[in-house]
Amino acid sequence: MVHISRICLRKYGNFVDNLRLYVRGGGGGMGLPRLGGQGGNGGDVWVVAAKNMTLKKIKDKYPQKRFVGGSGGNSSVRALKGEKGADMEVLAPVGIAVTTDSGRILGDLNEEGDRVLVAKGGSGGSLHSAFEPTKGQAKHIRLDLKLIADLGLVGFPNAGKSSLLTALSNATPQIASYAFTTLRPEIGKVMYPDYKQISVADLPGLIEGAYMNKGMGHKFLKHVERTKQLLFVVDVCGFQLASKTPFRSAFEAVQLLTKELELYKEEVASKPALLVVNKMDLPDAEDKLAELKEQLNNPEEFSDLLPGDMIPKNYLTFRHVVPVSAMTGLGIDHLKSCIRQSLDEEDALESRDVLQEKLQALRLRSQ
Ligand SMILES: Nc1nc2c(ncn2[C@@H]2O[C@H](COP(=O)(O)OP(=O)(O)OP(=O)(O)O)[C@@H](O)[C@H]2O)c(=O)[nH]1
Ligand SMILES: [Mg+2]
Repeated sequence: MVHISRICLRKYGNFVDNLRLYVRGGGGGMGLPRLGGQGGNGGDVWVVAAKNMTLKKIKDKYPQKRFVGGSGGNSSVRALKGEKGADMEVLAPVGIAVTTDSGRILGDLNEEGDRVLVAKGGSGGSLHSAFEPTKGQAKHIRLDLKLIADLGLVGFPNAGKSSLLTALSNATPQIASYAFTTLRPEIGKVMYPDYKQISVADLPGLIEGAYMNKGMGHKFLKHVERTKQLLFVVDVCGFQLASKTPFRSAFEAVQLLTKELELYKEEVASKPALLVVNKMDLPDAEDKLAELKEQLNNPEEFSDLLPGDMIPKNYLTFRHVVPVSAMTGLGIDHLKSCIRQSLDEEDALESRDVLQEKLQALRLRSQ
């Protein structure tokens, strides 16, 4: 049976790792000269770290990306002291640096509940200001997800992620034939002849059910969230975690990993991704690779091998599928250039978007 309803082509760039917002504090309220009454101060704008937020959620919920504090109340005969305007809180994810447009750091959100004041409300009119209120501060700010690396290695245990990092970079992570050798991220720098450097994070292996927090899943998946792109790594010959758990072919591993990411946060599964098919030095590897490629070209048909609840909503379309042997070094140079190409492409798209946003702002201003 073919699962026609499933979308095979994946749109890239759904993942948002930075966002530019316009923030303005509320204006102060008018003073009342006749009775010496003081207007209320305008509301401030804060960025506050909250659980389960993503930058994409902010973008979707507030397409205008404008946040303005409430105006201070005017002083009146009945209420000589005007009321303070309401503060505006922009809920943002943990792990964010808040900066001005020019890059000056306003603050960091490292834990839930952390807050950064980004625009102060104006002062209410009072004796000092001849009872005239002032406007609130207005500026553009940027929310930047603090990335641990450009690329994150995603795979089941023993796929050879740490071996791959060793082959690609200057890092020397621990490598062993048992599962969960890697327990925390280790970053390696991939060097290019033109001195460009790309950082790659070796991450702990995921297991089925990671999205439900199996095997410290959430802790591990959190790291995946903080990389720009994903480098899936599978063993060309497949994988079995333990004698009691089912054997998974390379194709099944790809779909199961995609599903885990999707169930954790759909946005994470929509990052640009490359697939590394490792251990090409093993016997029969070429045949297995050919089979995998055929399956990836026609995932609906071959997903019948998987239980229904393990089929991802969207099949990933990998930018590159690269066979390598982390052990012998086969294919590593080609992989390096694929990685470079993929990141360069994304940078070009991003600069185009920023340029368009700036042009749009100029047009609006000149109207
Ligand atoms: N034949 C062969 N074995 C490999 C290759 N790459 C890795 N291995 C072996 O596979 C085993 C696991 O390698 P690791 O690099 O530790 O795997 P990992 O994905 O980092 O594993 P975890 O940290 O446990 O998630 C080790 O015994 C490696 O020697 C390869 O290209 N060919
Ligand atoms: Mg490892």
